[in-house]
Amino acid sequence: MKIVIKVGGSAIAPDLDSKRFKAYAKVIKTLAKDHTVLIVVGGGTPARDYINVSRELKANNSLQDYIGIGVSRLNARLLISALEDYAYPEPPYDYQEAGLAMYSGKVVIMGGVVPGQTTDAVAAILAEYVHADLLIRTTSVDGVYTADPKLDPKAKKIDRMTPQELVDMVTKIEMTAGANNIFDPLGAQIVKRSKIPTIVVNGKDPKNLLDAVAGNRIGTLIKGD
Ligand code: U5P
Repeated sequence: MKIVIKVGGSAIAPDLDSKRFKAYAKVIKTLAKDHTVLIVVGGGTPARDYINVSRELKANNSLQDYIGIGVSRLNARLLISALEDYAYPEPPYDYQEAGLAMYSGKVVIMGGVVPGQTTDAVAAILAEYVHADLLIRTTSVDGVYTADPKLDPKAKKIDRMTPQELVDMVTKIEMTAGANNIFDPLGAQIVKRSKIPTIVVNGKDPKNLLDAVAGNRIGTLIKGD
């Protein structure tokens, strides 16, 4: 299979610790034995820290976004470091470059691309561009919930939903630099139009990626019309 994985900042960089990058690298190496794997890494807490300081310094939203993109690319380089020779050595700047890098046979790892979106959208567009069979998005909880489970004790995990239901859920989201959401609204639209099956899993344990790829019931499956 061809798989695009968005490794969220909350999973790999809630703070900077080489152990988490190593743990992800181990799982990615396992997946890369049988599959073509492309990874998009989020900004995590370091990106939020930089964005907050730039906001205090009165940077506009696009400039804040560029700062977030820069940090996500740094996180991508840390994962490239952990994967050593398994990884394509440079994070591509855009989808076309990533698509070409894929033919190296190495795991392609990138960060953000342009202002006005998050790495969710990057992962969804990359998945569409390279004709991926599966998109996986990690998050800090066990999948998509009816409400934010960290705030609402009645929130229920959704096992399966359609892309339209995802779009309906996220369209009200306001786009600000560093925002943390279920799914970036643009990313959700791309998931819908590309019809690529998408699984949202908890990224705290990278082994959840293996379950998702193996087709075991885990997280939230977004599929169908
Ligand atoms: N970002 C962009 N464009 C991208 C990817 C990321 O502007 O293509 C910025 C956003 O401000 C985002 C931040 O909130 O970098 C960190 O990315 P993420 O961890 O939210 O995906």
